Amino acid sequence: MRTATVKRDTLETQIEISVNLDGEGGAKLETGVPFFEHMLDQIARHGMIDLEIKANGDNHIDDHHTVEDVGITLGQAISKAVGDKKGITRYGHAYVPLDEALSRVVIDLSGRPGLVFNADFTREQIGNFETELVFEFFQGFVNHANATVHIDCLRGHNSHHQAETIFKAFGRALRMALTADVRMEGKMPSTKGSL
Ligand SMILES: [Mn+2]
Repeated sequence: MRTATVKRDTLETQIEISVNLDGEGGAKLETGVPFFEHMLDQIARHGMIDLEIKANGDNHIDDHHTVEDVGITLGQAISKAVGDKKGITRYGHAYVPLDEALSRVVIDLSGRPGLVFNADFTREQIGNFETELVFEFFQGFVNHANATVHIDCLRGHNSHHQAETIFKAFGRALRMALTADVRMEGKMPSTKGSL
């Protein structure tokens, strides 16, 4: 089983994340940021990852540190759980629609951090969740998962739908990248020999 637990404590946030990459898509989430939990739930379900997140953050200031640091810690946990990457698909991609909204996410578990993010949210806030934090989450994730992620929200006018298609597509793309490629068994999915 590809599992990992990571604890990350700073003066701004205290976070503990456990992942099982070969899970059933269940999530136990305590972040104090309800809309963010709705999004993290999509990663678990569509990524078929069991995900447990406990985050205590300085939400009395705003949700910025909590969202960014959950991205960082989730990146660390997935990087730890995936191990040496032998036999995995490595690349993953998905298009996900939700009514009028459509997003595409393409992932390479490359060993190098990189984020290309194109999403023009139609509102600055979804409830009291600031849409600019979606970028902060994925920036934190790629930096610590050492992954290349291209995110494009291609269309949509409801910002809840826009965000949800991004997180669902991310979960689906991540699942594909993490899935074993039977013909690649025991082999590195790179001519470089390591990732
Ligand atoms: Mn929703």
